[in-house]
Amino acid sequence: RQVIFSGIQPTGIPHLGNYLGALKQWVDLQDSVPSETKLIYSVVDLHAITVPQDPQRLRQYKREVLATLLAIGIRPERSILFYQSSVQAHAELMWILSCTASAGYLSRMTQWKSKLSLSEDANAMDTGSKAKLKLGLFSYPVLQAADILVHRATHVPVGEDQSQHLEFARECATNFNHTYQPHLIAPQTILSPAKRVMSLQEPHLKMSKSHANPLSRILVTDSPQEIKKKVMAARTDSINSVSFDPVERPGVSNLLHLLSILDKQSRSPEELGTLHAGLNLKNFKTLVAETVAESLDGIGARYNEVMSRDDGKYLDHVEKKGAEKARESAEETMALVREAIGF
Ligand code: AQP
Repeated sequence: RQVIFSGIQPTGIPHLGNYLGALKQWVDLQDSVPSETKLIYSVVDLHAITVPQDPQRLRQYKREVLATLLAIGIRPERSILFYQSSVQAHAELMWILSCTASAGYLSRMTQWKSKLSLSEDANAMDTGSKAKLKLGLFSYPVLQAADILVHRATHVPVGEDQSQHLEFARECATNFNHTYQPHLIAPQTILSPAKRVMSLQEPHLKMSKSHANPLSRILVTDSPQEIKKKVMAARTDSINSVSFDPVERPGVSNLLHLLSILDKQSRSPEELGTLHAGLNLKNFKTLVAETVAESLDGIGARYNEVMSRDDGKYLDHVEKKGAEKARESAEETMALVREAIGF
């Protein structure tokens, strides 16, 4: 039986990168896979605390992300939706996997290396800054592996930035299976064609929820006016025409990429660059803003409706039901795991 698992951190309202890179696939899978395929989607709050979080704000973000998932079209009667911290087996399996996982492999993870600034200069950080790095930031790929393996997921739809962590999750399954019994399943990655949506303000960075500048990202709940404001303010260059040239014109090229991802005729950024060569940047940005707004049409209104339904209790109800089902799913695996270890 196929099981699909994926997660999103409650670190703010999801943006166009989250949506096109991962969440839209979550929605589409509901109708494209057979009805017996189990779909499990989690708001991964345990991951969010790898960096400091204000408790009130974290609680709010969890609700906002859950409401967004419902607003984009995740149906709780088809997909299991829950907060990661509601299912304690995730943390339990993380510890168990930690005892067979390779610390060397973890230290080679690109995200960790970039946190350590090792890619630029091995000595760039003084000991004071190193001491501020927390263990959870180093070991969270083990938690991510546990999230997936505890539900014995066969497939995991994620953005490209997560591919390396998925490889590590497969390694965790193999390590456990060799040490104990072959109870865990090595999952396959499903990559979205959108792969990586870039920041509107710094075209070399990926669009991110936690970036300080709100103009760098389009939220899936943004109104057409907000989308227009952000796209018009997107960093481009002083050449007032359109061409696809990622090296010399990263800003314009990113907008062409975005247009290509959303293009109903699946034309490449190069093709669209040629097609729109005659437009000035203002008209080109207007076209991009309208295309993005169309792709997110109705999400903001549904979000507001879901947030306020039953005085906000609807969200609690969805989560409670989802957590019950997720606990059941995780317990099936944990019974086998505990038995194999000797607990
Ligand atoms: N820019 C992106 N382009 C394509 N896919 C993306 N994803 C994230 N950013 C992009 C995919 O979205 C899913 C959920 O991501 P996450 O919330 O678990 O964490 P993240 O990857 O760290 O995303 P953010 O937005 O950058 O959050 P913060 O700011 O909290 O770190 C994942 O499948 C991811 O691949």
